[in-house]
Amino acid sequence: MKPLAILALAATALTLTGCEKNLGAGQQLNVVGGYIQMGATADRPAVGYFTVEGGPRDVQLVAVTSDLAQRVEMHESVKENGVMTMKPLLSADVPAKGKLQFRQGGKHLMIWNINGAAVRAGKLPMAFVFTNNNNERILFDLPIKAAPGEASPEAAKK
Ligand SMILES: [Cu+2]
Repeated sequence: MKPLAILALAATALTLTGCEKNLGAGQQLNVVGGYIQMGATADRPAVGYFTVEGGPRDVQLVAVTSDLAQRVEMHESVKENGVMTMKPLLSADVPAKGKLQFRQGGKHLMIWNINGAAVRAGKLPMAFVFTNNNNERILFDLPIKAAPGEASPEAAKK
């Protein structure tokens, strides 16, 4: 009886290890990093950047929200007639096993009126909303960086 039970346990342990290996191989949709740069003055919006790692299927990021900011918008910087401008972004593709990057000079978040307590804490809790699983929400705290000198984040992009 006893040797059999031990064998069964060993088999279970092996199976579990196999599962964990798969999960660790970057198959999970996840927000993996990023930061928020405060605006140069209080009336300027902050700008947010982050990276999403794709899961087993193609999905779309359709919104980023925060209870501790008045407004969060997804934007994309584009060049029109030689001039950099930005447009609201309704969704962004996250390719399966690929990456979606919001970064300087491209897609970015604009965040208005971040709660003072969040600024003092140095991070803003955010929810990233995707099209899979009935709008899966992934919660992630973006660290907050102080304003860069007197140059505004938008001007610094040019
Ligand atoms: Cu913008």
